[in-house]
Amino acid sequence: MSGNAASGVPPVAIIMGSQSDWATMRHTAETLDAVGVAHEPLIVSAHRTPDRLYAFAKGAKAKGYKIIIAGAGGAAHLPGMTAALTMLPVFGVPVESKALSGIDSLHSIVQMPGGIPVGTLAIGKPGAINAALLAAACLALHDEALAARLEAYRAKQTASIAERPRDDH
Ligand code: RP5
Repeated sequence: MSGNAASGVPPVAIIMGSQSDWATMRHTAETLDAVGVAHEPLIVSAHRTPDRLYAFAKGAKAKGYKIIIAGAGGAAHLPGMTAALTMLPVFGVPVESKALSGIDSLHSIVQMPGGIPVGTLAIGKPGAINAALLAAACLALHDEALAARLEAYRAKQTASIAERPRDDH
C-alpha cells in the first residue's frame, strides 16, 4: 500500500527524538527496506522541537502517511504526544538509554492513559525491527504483494536457524 503515491509520501514515517536515536531506528528503516515498504525518517523532538512535533503530527494523516513509528529514549514523550495529536496508528520504540538501559524509555512509552493508544515494542534493536514488521503486517492487510514478501521474509528467517549450535559461535 502506498502512502500518497501522487505526492511521493511513503506509507510509514519513522520519527525519532534525536540524531542519537538513529543508531536504533535505522533497524526499522532497514527492515522496512527488506520487505519493500517505503518510509521517511525524521527527527522530531517532543522537548527540543515541540512546534515541529505539533505540525508533523497534526498534518501527518492529510499528508498521506498511514503509520507512524516513533522512537525515543529517556523521558520518551514523543510517541505518546504524537498519538495524542493524530488518528493514525502509532508504534513506539523505547530507545536504550545510557543511564537506565531503556527502562525509563519503556515506562514512558508503554504507560499511556486509556483512550490514547501507543503500540509499544521492546527496548532497542528488537523493538525497532518488530515495529517495522508490525507496520508492514498492517499495510499487508490491503496489499497482497506485500503479504507475500512478508511471508518470504519469515520463511527465510526460519530457514536460517540451525538445528544444532556450533562450537565456533
Ligand atoms: C530523547 O532524549 C531522545 O529520544 C534521545 O533518546 C534522548 C537523548 O537525546 P540526545 O541528548 O542524545 O540528543 O529526547
